[in-house]
Amino acid sequence: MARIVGDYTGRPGDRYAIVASRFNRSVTEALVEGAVDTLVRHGVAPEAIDVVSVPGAFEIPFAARRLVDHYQAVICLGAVVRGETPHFDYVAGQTAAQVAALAATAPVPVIFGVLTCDTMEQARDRAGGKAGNKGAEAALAALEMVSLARRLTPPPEQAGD
Ligand code: INI
Repeated sequence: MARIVGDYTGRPGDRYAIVASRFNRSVTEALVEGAVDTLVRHGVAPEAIDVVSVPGAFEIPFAARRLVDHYQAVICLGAVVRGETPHFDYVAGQTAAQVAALAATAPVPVIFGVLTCDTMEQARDRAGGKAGNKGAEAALAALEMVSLARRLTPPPEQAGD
């Protein structure tokens, strides 16, 4: 049996893209800070990280789609907060669905670090508050998946092909 798993070692030559939405900006900036800090602590060069800004979470999949051919990983960060509006369900649901669809087909890992919370307090808790920083967690997932991608070799060709 072979157990294949990635590690968290960032390679200096690898480029990482972060797509971050500005809606609920105080939260998303904290997510970006957590992600960048984690990437750099694990060996990624600061100049190898680009942060692409979009208005709201709904715009994240479009930008991410443009980036997957140019970076080793794309990290999607946003904050959708329910408040009192049914708009939440559409924005959160479509953002998650579209990022997931891209992640399943993209040539590089696409990481989902979009908070979907009922209240701003819950969002702040997850952006450097008492529940940690989901931006930092997303960066760790990106590092691991980039490493894993290098270790996943294509299956051997079948005899007779
Ligand atoms: N965008 C967010 O990122 N978070 C939200 O909480 C949010 N709410 O609640 O409406 C939100 N809406 C804007 C949306 O992402 C788009 O930017 C907008 O609909 C334009 O396409």
